Amino acid sequence: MKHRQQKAVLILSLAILLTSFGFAFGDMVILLKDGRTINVPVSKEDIVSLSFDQASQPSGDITWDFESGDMRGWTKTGSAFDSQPTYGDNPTARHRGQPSNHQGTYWVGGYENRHRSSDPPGRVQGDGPQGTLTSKPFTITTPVINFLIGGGCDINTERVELIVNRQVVLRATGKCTETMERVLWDVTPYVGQTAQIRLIDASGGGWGHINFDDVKFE
Ligand SMILES: [Ca+2]
Repeated sequence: MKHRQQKAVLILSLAILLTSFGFAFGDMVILLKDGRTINVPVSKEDIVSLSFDQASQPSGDITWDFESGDMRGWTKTGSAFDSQPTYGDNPTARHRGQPSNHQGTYWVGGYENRHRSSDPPGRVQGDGPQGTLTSKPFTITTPVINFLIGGGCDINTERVELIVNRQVVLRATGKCTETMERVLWDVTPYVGQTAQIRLIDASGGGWGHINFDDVKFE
């Protein structure tokens, strides 16, 4: 009996405490690791189930892996990205000895000119064309952005950039091989901010192209 009374007093105290903070009695209160509490105005009696949204890819109709077969959500300047995305492992189709290591079916291959499966395998546009490719703005919601990158290795002319508040905050380049490798960016300082990803191809010389695919937000 004594225990029951103590429990009642505890619940009453908690209710008074929550009410004093502007919480309605019965609301769900989530205690976070950092000590903050989030009040959700719903009674537990009304909750049928709880789940957590795992989707972290920013929306806004931007293709992040180019599997749509088009460049939706990206704006280009110049001619470097005219025939993108690239279909299949086109470097291997021309016996380059440097497989693209792309994800899925399509990727951005700055040297390539095989946009559709019906285009001649191995066809290229070469290093000559230059230009940029910029994503629509999106909100950074995860601490890491990672992606596949290959192609040229001079960061002054061939690179991928993260732009936050109109400032370039992170850059990456390839390793002078067609084979793409995954690069991870720690974007913790920019969570909650609006960003864009931009590809730069500012060289028409040797290795004057950039390869890119499969942006993930984790
Ligand atoms: Ca892809």
